Amino acid sequence: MNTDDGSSIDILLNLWDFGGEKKFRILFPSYVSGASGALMLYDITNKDSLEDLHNWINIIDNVQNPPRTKILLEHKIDLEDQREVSREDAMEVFNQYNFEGEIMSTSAKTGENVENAFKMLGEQILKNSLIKCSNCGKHYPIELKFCQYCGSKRF
Ligand SMILES: Nc1nc2c(ncn2[C@@H]2O[C@H](COP(=O)(O)OP(=O)(O)OP(=O)(O)O)[C@@H](O)[C@H]2O)c(=O)[nH]1
Ligand SMILES: [Mg+2]
Repeated sequence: MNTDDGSSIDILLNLWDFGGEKKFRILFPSYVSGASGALMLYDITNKDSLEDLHNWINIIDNVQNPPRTKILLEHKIDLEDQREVSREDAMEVFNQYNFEGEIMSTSAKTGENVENAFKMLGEQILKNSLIKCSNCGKHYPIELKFCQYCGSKRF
């Protein structure tokens, strides 16, 4: 990832994929609490999947230590001919909640933008959840009062 000051750092993303099945939903808040980011997507061929996002976002935004970064993807873009969800409808959801960046169009089938989506997630997490230590220059979680690498106090 490129940082604001032009240097480059590695970010290791620890990804937890959550199953959308109803029977698992009780577990969702404990999965999402403390996470740095949430990668959320809807299926462009399924209008309900966009509507469902309201519920998911409400849970995410109301847990303790909610993710500081939310990314929205329009998924299954290889099925453009079966599109049910307009870009405008998605923009409404995007604007209603504080999503970062842009709505990226992805396909697991063709691989389109899959890497870019994770890159955007990493870049936004870097921006929103990590700060650069003024002493050692390393990046550490914004919640900490002291750098986890050199112990220097945050100013
Ligand atoms: N054409 C197409 N099909 C896709 C794409 N991504 C997923 N699918 C298909 O959509 C179906 C659902 O995909 P899953 O990955 O199981 O969806 P999910 O949201 O993770 O489902 P849960 O884990 O049960 O919540 C499967 O049949 C996939 O093959 C895509 O980009 N294009
Ligand atoms: Mg799944």
